[in-house]
Amino acid sequence: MKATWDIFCSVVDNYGDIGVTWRLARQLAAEHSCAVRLWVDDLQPFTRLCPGADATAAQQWHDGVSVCHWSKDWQPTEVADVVIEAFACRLPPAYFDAMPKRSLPPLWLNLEYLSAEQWVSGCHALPSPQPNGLRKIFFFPGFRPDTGGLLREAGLLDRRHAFQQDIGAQRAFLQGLGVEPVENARLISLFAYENAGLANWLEVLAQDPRPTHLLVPEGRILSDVQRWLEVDELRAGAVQRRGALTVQILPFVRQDDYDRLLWSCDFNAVRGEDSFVRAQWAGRPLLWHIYQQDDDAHWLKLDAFLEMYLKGLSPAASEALRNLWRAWNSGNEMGQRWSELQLHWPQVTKHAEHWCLEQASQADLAAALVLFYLNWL
Ligand code: TRH
Repeated sequence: MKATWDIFCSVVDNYGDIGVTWRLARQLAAEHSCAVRLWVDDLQPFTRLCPGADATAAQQWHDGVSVCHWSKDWQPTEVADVVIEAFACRLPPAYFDAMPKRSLPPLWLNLEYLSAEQWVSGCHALPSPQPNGLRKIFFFPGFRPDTGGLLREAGLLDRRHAFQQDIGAQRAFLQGLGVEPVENARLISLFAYENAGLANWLEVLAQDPRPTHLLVPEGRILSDVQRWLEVDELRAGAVQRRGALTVQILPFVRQDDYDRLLWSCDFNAVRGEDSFVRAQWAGRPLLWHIYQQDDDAHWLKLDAFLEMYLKGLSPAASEALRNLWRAWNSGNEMGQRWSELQLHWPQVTKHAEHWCLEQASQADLAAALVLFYLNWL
């Protein structure tokens, strides 16, 4: 009999909560034959990641996953073998009460946020007693072998390699998005939160001898792009030229197509958690706009990642990349930092692939979860 998994996702903001849980749910169903229900309290953002979805359905099937609306009016349901609360969301009280009453109480996991910080290794898989008598396990994704690893579907890197070697497939994919790459241009994708440092970066790209084709999926950074271009409105399909820079707005696409976009570009600016990981699997240099936390805890996370990621680069290349990332996350001017990074481009590009392969040598998060469950039984 298939093991049953319930994944609870409360959408706090943006696309990260649903992005991570939807990806995990799909992989558990497709690769580990799990019967997965994904409970989501707000289905609206899900319809952007999965265009066939219905934002109002109580239950719907997509890619072998039963996607259920987690409504305030909770109806009793059978407790699954494995219960995952994503990012410390609170389970429905009735479900919480029902868990210890099950003949075999479930494995209960809290899936944590991703961080490269050292302490994660010590906290990964630790149990904590809960008021309903059960123990909840804190499961941490991560970059180190003693964490839960990163989400990575089977065969992902093979598919990516094949795509990156197939110029025709890349052209067809980009054409499908309405993109005709400017000749000899470097292709950059830009997915980020609002950022005061953008204008100066665009300025430098516009004045560069080498053309740049900047692909911007619809989203929060658009207001800054619009301001710099001095246009009233930007929608998917819009193309604007300023000097050597072509700016093109793209529609928000399904997750698998977003992967292909990252694989097609020479450089990817990403944000949050899931797009950040996907850009690493693209094997191309990246720029991370980390999700800002009130207490500035994001700087510790950013520096912890850089400390791991920059290993193996020359001191000069390492400094150039660190400076670029820090400038972006401070909202500082980017132009100078970008120009400095160009001096190390071949090295930084090679390094991105190396990092990707190194990370891919570790078990992926879905496999780690399944193994944890089997050992727990
Ligand atoms: O959207 P994000 O900023 O999400 C989050 C949330 O803010 C969350 O609360 C916070 O804790 C977390 O970041 C760190 O960034 P993220 O995680 O990259 O999620 C974006 C998702 O959208 C990801 O799954 C990729 C997907 N995506 C597409 O599917 N198509 C697209 O065109 C684009 C641009 C993204």
